[in-house]
Amino acid sequence: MSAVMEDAFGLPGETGEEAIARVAIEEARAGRVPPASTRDQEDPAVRRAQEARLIATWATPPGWRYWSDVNNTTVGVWYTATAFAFMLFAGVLGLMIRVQLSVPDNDFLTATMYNQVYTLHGTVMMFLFAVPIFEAVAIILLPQMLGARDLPFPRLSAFGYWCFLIGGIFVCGSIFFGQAPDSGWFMYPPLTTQERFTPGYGADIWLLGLSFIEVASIAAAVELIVGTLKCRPPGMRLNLMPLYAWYVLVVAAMILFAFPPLIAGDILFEMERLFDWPFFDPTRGGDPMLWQHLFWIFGHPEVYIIFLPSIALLAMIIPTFARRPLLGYSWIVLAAVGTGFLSFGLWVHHMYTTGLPSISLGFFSAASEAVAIPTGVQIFVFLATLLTGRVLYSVPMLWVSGALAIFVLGGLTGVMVALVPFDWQAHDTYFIVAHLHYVIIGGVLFPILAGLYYYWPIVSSRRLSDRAGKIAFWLMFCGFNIGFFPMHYSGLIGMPRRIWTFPGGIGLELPNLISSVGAFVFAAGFLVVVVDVLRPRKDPYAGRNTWNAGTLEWAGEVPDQTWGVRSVPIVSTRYPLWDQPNFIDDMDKGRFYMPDAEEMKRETMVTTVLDAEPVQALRVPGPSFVPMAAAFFLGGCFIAATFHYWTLTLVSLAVAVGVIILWLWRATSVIPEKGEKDVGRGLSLPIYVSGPHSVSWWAMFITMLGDSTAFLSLVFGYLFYFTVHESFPPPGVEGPGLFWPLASLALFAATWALAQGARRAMAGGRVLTARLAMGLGIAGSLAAGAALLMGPHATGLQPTTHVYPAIVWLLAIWTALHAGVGALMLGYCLARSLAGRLTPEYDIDIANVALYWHFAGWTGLVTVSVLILVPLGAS
Ligand SMILES: [Cu+2]
Repeated sequence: MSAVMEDAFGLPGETGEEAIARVAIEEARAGRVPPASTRDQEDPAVRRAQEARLIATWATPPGWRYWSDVNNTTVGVWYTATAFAFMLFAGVLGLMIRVQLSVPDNDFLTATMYNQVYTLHGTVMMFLFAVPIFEAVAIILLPQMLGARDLPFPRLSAFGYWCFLIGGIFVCGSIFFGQAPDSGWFMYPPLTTQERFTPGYGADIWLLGLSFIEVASIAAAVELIVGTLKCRPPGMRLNLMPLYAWYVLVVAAMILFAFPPLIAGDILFEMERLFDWPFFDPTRGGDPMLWQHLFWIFGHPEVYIIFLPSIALLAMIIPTFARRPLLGYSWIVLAAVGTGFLSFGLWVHHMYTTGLPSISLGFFSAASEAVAIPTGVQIFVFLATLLTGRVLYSVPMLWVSGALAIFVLGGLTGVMVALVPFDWQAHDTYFIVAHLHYVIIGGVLFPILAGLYYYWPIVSSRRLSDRAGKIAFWLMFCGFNIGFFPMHYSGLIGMPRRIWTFPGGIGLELPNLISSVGAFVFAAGFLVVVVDVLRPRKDPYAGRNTWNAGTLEWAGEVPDQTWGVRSVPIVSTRYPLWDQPNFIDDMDKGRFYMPDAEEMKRETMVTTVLDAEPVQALRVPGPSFVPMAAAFFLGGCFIAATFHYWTLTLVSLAVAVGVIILWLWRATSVIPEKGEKDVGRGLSLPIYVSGPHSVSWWAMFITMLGDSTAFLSLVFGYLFYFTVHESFPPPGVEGPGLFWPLASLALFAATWALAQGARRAMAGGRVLTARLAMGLGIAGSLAAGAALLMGPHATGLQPTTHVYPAIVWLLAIWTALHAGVGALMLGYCLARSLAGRLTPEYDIDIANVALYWHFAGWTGLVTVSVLILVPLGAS
């Protein structure tokens, strides 16, 4: 466009660029933008108008409304920064531990304070840093690696972030009131369940605060799985995905199956603490071992949940600096999937000293050794890639080599402690402390710092300082080994974990003092990183793709644009920036798909799961305070429950549910103004898709898999009690009877059929029949839930007397709640249909609710079967 034309359009005081943007947006508002395929993409004026519309559509809100942003680049950065802030806090707690243990008989901390400090150190590092940092980094990187404009549910990411922030502050803040949890990060009962051992709110803060954060983790996991499966660019078949995306898929799936057992455990635990239901009290039939099983079924996979995403960063960094594709792509995918599977079969190695039969010890010991194989494969693949490449030495590579060295040492002691007789000696000593820090610092922190130095240019368009990076690395590498290596020795000569202080004269002074000095050197190194990240910078931007990498996340403009990608690319190799000619230029000039935002709506492309064939131009919602409000009230509900403010709990919960319904009502399954949209290159895609092609169907499916895992963990608890008791139910105690459970089962089946019928009738255009089925379904599900609760009520089961009535009540309540939620969902569909937002053509809502009812119906079936069959079998 010539200067003369720009002047002709310009208003007084407006620059040429501003005039183009204004005109481009006016065109869009008036609906006068021609379809993408009909425009001449080589015309710079066309491109500038497209860019103006994309910028306006994806703009970050200004001023205080900045905090309503939901775009993955913004939320991901908040998430990462917050996780690092919690990590610094936990790091200071770690230093306090080392000060206290630097000399014998020290009184820097009181015993009570020391217990709070080490519990919070472990808890915060695990739950507020190691897991969230994976989600945070993945939220930033994944869409860019997949050439997507955003993840499919940006508001869900924002909701997850606010839950994480609120829950994290709640848990960390407790120590300033002397109310922090103080029984170790695994909270073993009965120490933690009985008021006489653990007075105060510490254990409740741990349980409720972390349960709330687990909700955030699962929300992020759902988002990341659907993003990886459905938002890849056209042509990126599963076997062309960047390895990072494979790891995201594996780890998010692990979160989905590992966190629910902990949530189930948390529920049992809180019911005992709040209402005296005796799940872990042996005098009333409970068993503390159940908590250990549930905790470690979560806790061992947790190790891999935090380790694999960091390995994933290495899998992205190493090819760039070896200047060749990673060797053995399919080997590493198999190894990652294999590690994921195996990690669920190892939990008992945390329980070798609890007196389990030696046959199970043998099995779990063998499985624990076996996991070294897939882990080793990944390390060897990295080494082989480096050996066969032309390695460029750089600061990220320095961190990578430090990570591999430290991690291998931790792995070796892991192979030692997986052996039962050795573990009996080392259990609960500083040898384990040394082992776990070698694994976690080498396998998580160093790779994350490698990633920080490598990916910083994507976030800030500049590189971090090489000199500061090297200083930080050597301080941290040496400080770490000085600090943690002597712990192997102090552990072997008998220094126990979690003790407040130790006496002099038994040879522990020197190793402890060295450890404390090392810890401070290590912390000094981390401080250098923090200063380098935070200091203001005036140096020029780094060039685009500054490390000359081959993967899509480096295709972004410098400085970064909020639109994500200028156009959604077509991918045919694993390293498109290396292998596909003219790739970045084609992306920049909008020659691929979706070069425009013709309607000024945020859009990203949805493709099929296996072959990434385009199926939808998905509209994603923009900035909103609703996710923040939902997190705030849901958090309020958990916090109020901690302090037994029951009215406030219920009010908070009701408001949270209201806000979430408002959120869904206004921003999901919105009926578009037209059925299809031209996305360029002669391709037209539907804007609205329901059923298994849609992202929300997948989100429901995946959420319900996690929900079912929590439910099965409760059933596992029931069967666990069944196996440890000679007679279960105990003699003289009646079960919930037959009539009410069977009546409930019939009602569950009827409601399931009504929900499926409603979906079919709606799809077939029989709107009245569908509405009738929904209405009957509401009544049916409420009745199903009530009938289920009537069972134990009618036979007078008292949950505080014995674990049998307690677990029966819990299963009944869990299932009745699912019926209640199902009723709410059917009511929502009915209201949407009446409001004209759910029609035979636009039927996402009822399609997803019908899917929900498959799971709810199945939950009812399993609950009723367990409740009536076990007593029958016992009698
Ligand atoms: Cu383990």
